[in-house]
Amino acid sequence: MVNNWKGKRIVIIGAARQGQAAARFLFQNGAIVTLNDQRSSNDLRVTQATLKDIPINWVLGSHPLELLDGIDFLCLSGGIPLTLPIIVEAIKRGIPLINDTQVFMQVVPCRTIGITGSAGKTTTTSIVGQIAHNAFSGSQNHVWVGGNIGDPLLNHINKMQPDDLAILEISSFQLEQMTLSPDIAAILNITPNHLDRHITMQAYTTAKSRLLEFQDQNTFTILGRDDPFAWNLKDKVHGKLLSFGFSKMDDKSLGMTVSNGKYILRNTSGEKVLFDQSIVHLRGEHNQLNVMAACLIAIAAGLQEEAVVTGIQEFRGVAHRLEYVRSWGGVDWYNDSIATAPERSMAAIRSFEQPIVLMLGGRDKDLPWESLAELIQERVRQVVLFGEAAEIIEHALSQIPENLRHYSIQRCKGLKEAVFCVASLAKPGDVVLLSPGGTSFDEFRDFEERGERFHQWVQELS
Ligand code: UMA
Repeated sequence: MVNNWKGKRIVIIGAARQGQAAARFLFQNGAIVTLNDQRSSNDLRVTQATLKDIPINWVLGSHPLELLDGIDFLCLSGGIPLTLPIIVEAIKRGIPLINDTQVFMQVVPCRTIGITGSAGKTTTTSIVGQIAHNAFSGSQNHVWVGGNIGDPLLNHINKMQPDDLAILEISSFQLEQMTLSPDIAAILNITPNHLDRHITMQAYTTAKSRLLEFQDQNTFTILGRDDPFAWNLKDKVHGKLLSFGFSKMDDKSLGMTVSNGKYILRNTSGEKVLFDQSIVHLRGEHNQLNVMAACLIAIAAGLQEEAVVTGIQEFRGVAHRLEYVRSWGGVDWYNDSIATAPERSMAAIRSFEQPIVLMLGGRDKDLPWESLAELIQERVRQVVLFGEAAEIIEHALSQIPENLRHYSIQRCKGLKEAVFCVASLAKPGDVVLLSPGGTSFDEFRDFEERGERFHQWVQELS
């Protein structure tokens, strides 16, 4: 592991958030940096202006293999597929792969919390952030929340102090290159996701497990007990294990559960009720799991129980995650644009008791739609499909013959058309749920842009 970047030749692929953060930090620490992106100079005018104060080399428009000649490291952004010829060649030549989070972990001066999972990591990270802000209020020290959630923490490293706390959401894409683990590692769940990139569940699980692989006995590991892939990792834990879930804990285990609407903590002093469901504003069982995980992470970090309870009470949710948009025509509209896998749409559907008009679509990630199709049969009144994946989803839904379906299907071209279509179909008392199950890249820059446009079009309904 290299901590001294002086004179090191580093090519960074991807000139967006992670790439820019890495470029600035590595340049400031003496590296000779080349920033490479498939986009053209014209497309990257704003980025180049943002980085104009640091003299780095720009190679734009393609990923030429000659870039690898004589370099010490290849630094990857999360969105760069490992199948790119330049990466395949780098691996062949034995050039070490790094990323912004690995670099951050090498130099971070304070304690770190890393949170990963197929679903719920942003919500859990945000809840822990809220709790930590409460716990740190009035103190000289800071809480830093970032990573895959949007803001690479490498951007703030120069301001961090030893008694601060860094809370990072970490993706499987980042974990693939990492050889360091945080002081507190949480793997919430591992369900089929990003299989277009990782190909097998085994490879995906191996990437996730790197979060705890490099921990020692002085660390904490938090695992989702009800999730078979996450829970299977319990034998690989080096630190102190805490678990959360609805299933019973065995007698010797420490962790949390929810029973009869009470959040129950078992620690070394015994078992007690921390708080009641009535103080939690988030919907759905999956959010009960996120809340349990966040409490355990906060407690493992030594944050006071009072701050934990207040943090949970104050937390109102994250934009684009089962976010309430408005009530229009007696119908409640929800934006769950973050749901880019069928599994996540299933969690969203289970959060409602009312009849559901479900908006599904976007771009398919090679994930199975069959289980979602079964749940739709039980819980959904109307499906509106949009985007590139519409045909694939319609095919999966057609496993139930039309005359036996409890729902009907409409197909639209894009999301805007789908909003207007839904507006004409929804009946008072329904819930409209945009929980697409596919990624946004067929129509939008990312799920946030998709959620924002949805928000706007729904607000414009009159
Ligand atoms: N690019 C190439 N060649 C390619 C593909 C892309 O040059 O073959 C370039 C693009 O032109 C673009 C850049 O790479 O300029 C995009 O890189 P990126 O997608 O990594 O963009 P960032 O803004 O750096 O976003 C990343 C994370 N993205 C991914 O992991 C895909 C963001 O997570 C994260 O918030 C951000 O860093 C800050 O840490 C997003 C995400 O979807 C939200 N994450 C996945 C998830 O949560 O499921 C893992």
